[in-house]
Amino acid sequence: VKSDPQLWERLGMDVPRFSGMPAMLTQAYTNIFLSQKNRPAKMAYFDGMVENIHTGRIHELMAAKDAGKPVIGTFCVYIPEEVVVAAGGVCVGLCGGAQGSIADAEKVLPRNICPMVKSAFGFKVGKICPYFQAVDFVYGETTCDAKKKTWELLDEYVPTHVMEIPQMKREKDKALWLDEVKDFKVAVDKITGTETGFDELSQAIVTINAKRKALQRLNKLRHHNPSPISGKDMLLIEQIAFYDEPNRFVEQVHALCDELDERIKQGIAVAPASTPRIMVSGTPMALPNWKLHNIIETSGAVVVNEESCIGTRYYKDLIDESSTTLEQQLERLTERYMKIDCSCFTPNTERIDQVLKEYEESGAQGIIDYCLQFCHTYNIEAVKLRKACEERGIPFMAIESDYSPDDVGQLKTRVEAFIEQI
Ligand code: BJ8
Repeated sequence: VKSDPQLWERLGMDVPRFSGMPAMLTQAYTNIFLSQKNRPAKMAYFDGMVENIHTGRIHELMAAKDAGKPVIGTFCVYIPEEVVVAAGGVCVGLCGGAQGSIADAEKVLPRNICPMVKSAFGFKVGKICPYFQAVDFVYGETTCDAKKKTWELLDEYVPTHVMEIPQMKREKDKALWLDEVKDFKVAVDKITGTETGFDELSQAIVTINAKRKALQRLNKLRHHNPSPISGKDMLLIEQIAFYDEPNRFVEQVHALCDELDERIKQGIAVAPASTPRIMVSGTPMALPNWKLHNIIETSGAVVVNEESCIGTRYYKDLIDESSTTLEQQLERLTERYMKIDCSCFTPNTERIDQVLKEYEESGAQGIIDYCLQFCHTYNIEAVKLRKACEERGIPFMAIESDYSPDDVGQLKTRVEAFIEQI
């Protein structure tokens, strides 16, 4: 992972402290990813994205900023990135998945909240994330209590707008949400000083639909048994989807898909067909959270699906491209976003159906439901999910964890026992 202290200086980062980060990431990446056997050759591009995560991609963000384009940070797949892309800007997912920034956050925030919220907040407070430093503003949302209350504090460090996400999906909720989407567009357009219109939004919708379609294609291919790609590599690509340039990303995902097509034809796989196949569901795994996938795949199984926001929830739905007016585009965009089945909604039965559907499609043999510590909505929804799985004889295990390495041994024991039983 490359370094660029000059660039980091320009971003107002804590350079002495951050300087150790690339080496740490290199080591983790080498152990977890580069040590895998028989990886597809086209993973080289995604390895490069990690190598340049704190340098090359940041230069691109700065170039966009210098050209007066908006660079917006988000924390949730409910924030419509099409609006940012329409304005010629860059939308980056900022969710934190690292243990290293938690201590910074705990100087301000209470300890007993979700590690993802703490990690992200800590990155900003500690000035140890170039993405956080580069954004014009952050767009938060009112999905869960931990996030919505943290935005009030985050606003003291970086301008933070908040989108009100309703918690139900009735007609009146949709109307509220559409209004919020319009407000978001106004905030983004303010940076460029011009109002994006129908044509720009059309193009942006096509671009982001293409990204989602490419990921759908990839996910379908990885469902093949034996798996042509590891779950860890798939998760990595799903994470990179949140910060890469969309057109380039699409091209590279398709190139990888072509290779996987070929591998499937030739019977080349990352593990034999008899390898136990696990589907993961639940809370998102933000970069560089590879903990559970690494545990599962070093315990003799392969992960074949992520029902997660860094996973299928991000790409399962597309926006209808046939709108003829800007108003209609915004409505259809809102409709697409309302299909996301996050546990912060009530009721949320469509998510249970979706999990079961993905279980069938992926050819998984068991589900491990992953819940970040203190995430009440996913934790409680796991009760229903377990019941639905039990009724259908689907092996199911719920795991609650954070980013610390302390519970790895214990989790590994549980995961191994689960794999043995399927
Ligand atoms: S649409 S899953 S990205 S809110 S931060 S809710 S883990 S306690 S991330 Fe999410 Fe949007 Fe929903 Fe997806 Fe729980 Fe943690 Fe809250 Fe979290």
